[in-house]
Amino acid sequence: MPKVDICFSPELLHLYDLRGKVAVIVDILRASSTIVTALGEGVTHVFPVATLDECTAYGQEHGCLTAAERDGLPAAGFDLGNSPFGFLDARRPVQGRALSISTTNGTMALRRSLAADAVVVGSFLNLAAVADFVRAQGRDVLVVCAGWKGQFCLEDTVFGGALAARLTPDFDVRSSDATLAALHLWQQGEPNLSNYLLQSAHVRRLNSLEASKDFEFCLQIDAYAQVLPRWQHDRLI
Ligand code: 3SL
Repeated sequence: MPKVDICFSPELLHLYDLRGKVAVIVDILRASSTIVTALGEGVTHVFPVATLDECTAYGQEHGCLTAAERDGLPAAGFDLGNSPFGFLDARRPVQGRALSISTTNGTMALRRSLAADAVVVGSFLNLAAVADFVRAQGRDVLVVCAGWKGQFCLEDTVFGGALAARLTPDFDVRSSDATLAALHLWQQGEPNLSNYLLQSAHVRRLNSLEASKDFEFCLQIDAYAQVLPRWQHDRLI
C-alpha cells in the first residue's frame, strides 16, 4: 500500500528520497494558495522561482506578470505581491497571462523538491484535486511543508493531516510519526479550522501586516476543487 509522509520543513528534505514519489508542496499562507488561485482565475502557467532576480528575468523573458513577496510584504518592483486577492481584482484581469512568482518559503520549497517523479501544489482550496491526483498515481507521497524560514508551520502540517485523512484507507497513513501527528492536528482543527489556526505564528504575522482577509480566503476547502498546479518541464500548469 502506498505511504503518506510529511516533511515539516524544506531544511529536512535531505532526509527524504523524493525519487519515485509524488511531492505535494504546501504553503497554505500563502504561496500555494495564491498559485492555485492564479491558475483558477485563468493564469495560463506559473514560473515559481527562488530569487527576486529570477522573477524579474522570467517576467522580461516571457512577458509575464510578476509577483514577489519577502517577509510577508510585496517586494518592490513587481506587479503583485503574494495575496490571492491580487488575482481577483477586476481592475487587473489576469486571464490568459503567465506569471512568475517568488516568495520567501513556498517557491523555494518547490524548487528544492523537483527530484520527485511528480510535483504538484496543494492547498485547502484544491484539496480534492490533490487527493484525486495522488490516489490515481498510487505512489508514495511526500507532503513538503514550506514552513517559515526553515521552521515548522502549523497550517501547512494541518493540511498534510487533511490530505492524509482524504487518502485513508487507500494509503498507509500510520507508518510515519509525522503523518500521525499531522492527522491528530487536523482532527483537532477541523471542527473550526479558522479558530484553530488563529493561534498560528504566521496568522499573527499576517494580521500585523493587515493581510487577515487572506487567511480566511486560504482556508476555504475545495473552492478551486478542479485546479491542480503540476510541474511540467520548467513551469506549473
Ligand atoms: O513564505 C512564503 O512563501 C509566503 O507564502 C509567505 S507570506 O504569506 O506571503 O507572508
